[in-house]
Amino acid sequence: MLSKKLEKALNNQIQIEAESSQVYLSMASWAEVQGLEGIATFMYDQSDEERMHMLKLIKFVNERGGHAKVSTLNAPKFDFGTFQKMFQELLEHEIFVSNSINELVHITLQEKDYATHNFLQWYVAEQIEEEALARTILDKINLIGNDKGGLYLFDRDVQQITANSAAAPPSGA
Ligand code: OFO
Repeated sequence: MLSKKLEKALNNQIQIEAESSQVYLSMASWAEVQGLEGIATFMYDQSDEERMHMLKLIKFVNERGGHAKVSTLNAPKFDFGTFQKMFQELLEHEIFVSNSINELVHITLQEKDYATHNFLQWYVAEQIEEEALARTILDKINLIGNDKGGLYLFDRDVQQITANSAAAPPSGA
């Protein structure tokens, strides 16, 4: 059975995952309108992943005798300026999510809830992967600078990342 404190913290994380999904959905829409097909595909995929993170939490909370809450969400930005800035925001957002997961893990230890502690390790690992991916993408962006041909290749490359992750077996979903 979840403690009230942990239930509240997990419900907060449910909202964060849902908002992450909305942020990436808005990024996907922005990229699509700019004609950046590969980037848009990548962001749609990220958005779906965040929804999956949210659902996994909802099911866990309910399974452990809590009641998962579906909350009103803050609207994401509509305009992201440049794709470089957008990917920088993606990294910053993932760092924010990692901090929030760390805080949750900390609470499980305070509450001596080792089942939830164990469950959250999947998120800890997922955050390491997502931050690393965002950093790899930013390195590529820095390499191409303002080169138009480079941007074309980058857009194709990013789409490839999505195709590869879709082909990979689900990571414990
Ligand atoms: Fe990458 O945010 Fe979910 O966990």
